[in-house]
Amino acid sequence: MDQTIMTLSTDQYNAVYNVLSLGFASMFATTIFLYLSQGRVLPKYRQAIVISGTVTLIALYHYWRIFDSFVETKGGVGFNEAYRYVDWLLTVPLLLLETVAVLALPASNRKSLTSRLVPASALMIILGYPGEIASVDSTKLLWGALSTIPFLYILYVLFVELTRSLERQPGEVAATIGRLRLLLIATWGVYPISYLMPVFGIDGADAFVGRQIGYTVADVLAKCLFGLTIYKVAKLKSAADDSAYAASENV
Ligand code: RET
Repeated sequence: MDQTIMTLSTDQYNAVYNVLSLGFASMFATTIFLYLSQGRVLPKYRQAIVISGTVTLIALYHYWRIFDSFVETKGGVGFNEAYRYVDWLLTVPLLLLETVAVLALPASNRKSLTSRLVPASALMIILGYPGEIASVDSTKLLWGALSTIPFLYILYVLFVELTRSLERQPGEVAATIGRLRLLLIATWGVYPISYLMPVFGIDGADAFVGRQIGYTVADVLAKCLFGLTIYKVAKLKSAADDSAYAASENV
């Protein structure tokens, strides 16, 4: 696809404009909510909530920059797609850290998980970028395939280790963590699909619009809804740990 000849129709321009605006508003509201709510769970779960709020704060900044870049360039020459990748490079490792933090696992278990998940997630994003900006399908597929290796590794680690830790969690907590995992798999799967749009034969302005909508909706679910679900897990776990907390928070 040649960016220089891509022009969006008014409807396409409005669709991207509005979805980026939705992204900004969601990140803004979720950041405030999570930071204000972190004190409402037991101390050992607060780190997870603060990390969740930091993820949406980082994304709030990047949505503001992406929005400006889009308004200036109308998605054409000079539109900066790198903001998304810089955002993901920071937020994806943090999303994995918040997931591990909320489980409150024994330290050795936690360190072993994070020391594998954090580098793998950074590698996944770094390997995806050359393919994102490539205009040739074969180059896109090559980097996409390389990026898929750490992606599958992350899913494997999460699946195997989370399943093991679910066995030690009280009933309702286990069910919510199960939903958390489902949300992660369903939303993370949207990114490679949006990335591959040109390969599926969707080109030019259509691919651009589809990708912006896909990435933004996935970001709102993977960061905001996911962060709020982490908060719910933290409340349920706090209530399971401490009956005075359960009574005072009405959990
Ligand atoms: C890329 C390149 C193509 C192959 C794969 C990809 C995966 C991207 C993912 C991104 C997740 C981002 C999140 C952001 C929210 O904060 C890089 C598109 C597998 C899984 C969760």
